[in-house]
Amino acid sequence: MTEIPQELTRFLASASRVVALTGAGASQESGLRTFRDAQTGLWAQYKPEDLASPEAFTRDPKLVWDWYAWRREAIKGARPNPGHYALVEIEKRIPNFTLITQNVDGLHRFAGSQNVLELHGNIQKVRCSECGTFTETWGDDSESVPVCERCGGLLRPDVVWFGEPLPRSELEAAVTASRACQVFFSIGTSGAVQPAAALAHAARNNGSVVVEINAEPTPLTPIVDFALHGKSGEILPGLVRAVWGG
Ligand code: BV8
Ligand code: ZN
Repeated sequence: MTEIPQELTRFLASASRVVALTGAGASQESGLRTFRDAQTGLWAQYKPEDLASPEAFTRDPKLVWDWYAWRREAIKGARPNPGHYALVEIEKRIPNFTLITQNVDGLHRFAGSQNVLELHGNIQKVRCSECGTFTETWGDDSESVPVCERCGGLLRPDVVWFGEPLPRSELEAAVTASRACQVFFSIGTSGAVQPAAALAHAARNNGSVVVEINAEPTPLTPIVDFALHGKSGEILPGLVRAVWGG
């Protein structure tokens, strides 16, 4: 079991402004593959970056639509893990807590987190690639990509693809919170994707204590104040117990 340093425990007990940034590793113990894990089965031949882009969708909309349909199915069976619930507990204990996630699986809100910034969108939401209209239902014709009822445009997942801008209000709120926090957690992320990966540096440059909770070292490890390497579903509950008991 990963030891929580006394110094970190003491600091958290009196902190009022805390930020947590999560990546795919935070959902790994919920049974969802991370981006670094090799894709499986039909999708083993593709790299996520080659599917999660407007170019891929233009080139082969059906392939991209089917990849997201496959991932939505995988998420349907997923449940939050103890790491998600520990973050709900931390939100209750810290006056000003902001949860920023790169994940599109919706598991933080499912677990009960309130103040969540979904930087890369949500795979459960579907919108028209032409007029932007959101829809809750779509035809399940397995031969073609469903189209918008309003304009006939192809439907697409409401996620941010590589090369697409992040939602402005979520990104601005994430930068503001990262610059103002006393403690910044980087949880279950390889820190490979921008601009999310820059948030930890923004926090550090403003004097925040930076804590990495990750299964393995990352490019961020050399500059964090505390590197807790292990499973977030084990470390986060341990941290809640160490700081707030229970
Ligand atoms: C933008 C949604 C500008 C979709 C995602 C060069 C060429 C082209 C582009 C770029 C370039 N250099 C930089 C860029 C920009 C690009 C980028 O960063 N590319 C990377 C690949 C270099 N970024 C963008 O394109 C962004 N947009 O810059 O727009 C712009 C501005 C104005 C106008 C137009 C354009 C958009 C980026 C968002 C892409 N969308 N997701 C989908 O999900 O399908 S990114 C996706 O990948 C995830 O959301 C996440 O962000 C990323 C995966 O990273 P992680 O979450 O960290 O997951 P990973 O598998 O990498 O790591 C998991 C970690 O967990 C591991 O370290 C592992 O050890 C650990 N772990 C595993 N199990 C556990 C664990 N830890 C703890 N406990 C466990 N149990
Ligand atoms: Zn439309």
